[in-house]
Amino acid sequence: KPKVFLARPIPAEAEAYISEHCTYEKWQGSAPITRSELLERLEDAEGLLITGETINDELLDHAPKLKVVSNISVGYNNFDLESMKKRNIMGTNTPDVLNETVADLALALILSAARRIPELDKLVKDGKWEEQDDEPLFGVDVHGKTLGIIGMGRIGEAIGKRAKFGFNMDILYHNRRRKPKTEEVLGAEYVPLEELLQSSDFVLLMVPFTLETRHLMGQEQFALMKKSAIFINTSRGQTVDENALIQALQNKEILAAGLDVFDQEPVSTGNPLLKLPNVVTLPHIGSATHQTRFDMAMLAAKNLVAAVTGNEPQNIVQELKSGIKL
Ligand code: 8YV
Repeated sequence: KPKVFLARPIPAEAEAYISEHCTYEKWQGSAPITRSELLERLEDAEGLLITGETINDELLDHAPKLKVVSNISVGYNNFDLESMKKRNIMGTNTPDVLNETVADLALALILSAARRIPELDKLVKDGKWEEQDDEPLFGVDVHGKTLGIIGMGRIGEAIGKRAKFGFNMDILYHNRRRKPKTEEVLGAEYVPLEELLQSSDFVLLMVPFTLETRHLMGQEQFALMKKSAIFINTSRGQTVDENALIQALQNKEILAAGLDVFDQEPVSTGNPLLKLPNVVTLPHIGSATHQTRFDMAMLAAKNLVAAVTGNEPQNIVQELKSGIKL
C-alpha cells in the first residue's frame, strides 16, 4: 500500500477511508504541526494531506517520493505551482462542497456590518439597552441595494443568488471573464472594476489570491467607493492593501467593513482594524460548519487516495493538470 502523511487531524470516516487504501502516519500533536516537524515526516510519503501549509522547493526537497499534495481547502495560494510543476507533483483542492456555506457567511457579514450586529450585541450585554434607539446606532438597509461582486466564481454566484432572490439586490460583477449564464440567472451586469466600485452599496471580494489579485483593493480603489458603502472580504487577506483599508475606514471614505480574512493570520491584536467599531471581524471561518468541513475532508481524502493508487483525482488544480502522469 502507498504511504501517506496526514499533517492535520481529519474526521474518523475520512481517516478510515484512507486506511483502506494506504498505510499512513498522522500528526498527533496537540498543537498544529510546525514547519520543521512537517519536513521531518516526509521522507517516505507518496501523498500528503494538509490545509494551507506552503508547498515549495524547501518542502519538496524533503519529500523525494511525493506524488500528490491534497489541500483541504478550495484556495491553493499555498502551492508554489512552479516548483510542483517541475517535479510533476499533483496538487488537489476541495471546490464546490463549500460554496453554499461560504455564501451563507458572506451574507452574514453583509448583514452584520449593515445592521451593526456586533456593536448592538455588545450594547445589550453591557446593559445599555436604552441606547439602542439612538440614531447614531441605526444601521443601513441591505434589501434593494446594489451588491458588487468582485470574482464571480462558484462561490460568488452562490452569494449573488442569496442577494438577488433573498434580498432583492441588484448585482454588478467583475471577473476575469464574463459569465453569460450567471448574468442570465442573476440579472447581473458585468462592469469594469472602477464602475463596480463607484456604483455599489456593498463591495464584496471573492477572488482567489494570485499574483494578479494581490492588493487588488488599494487606496485608489477604496477612494472610488461611495462614502456610504460597505466592504466585505471573504477571499484572502492579501488581496487587500490593509493599510489602505484602515485609512479608508478611519477617514470615513467608506462606511464599514466585514472581514473573514486578514493579511496576517492570526491577525495581530495590535491591528487597528480590531479597534474600529464599524469593522466586523471573523477568524477565517467561511467554510467552518461541521457538515462542510466534513465534506471537505472526505473530498481531500478521496483526492489523496486516487492519486497515490494511480487514478485521476477529481480535483487536480487547473494549473497542474497538464503534464501530470498518472
Ligand atoms: C480553509 C478556505 O480551507 O477553502 C478555502 O480556501 O479558505 C478555507 O475553507 C480553511 O480556513 C481551513 O482552515
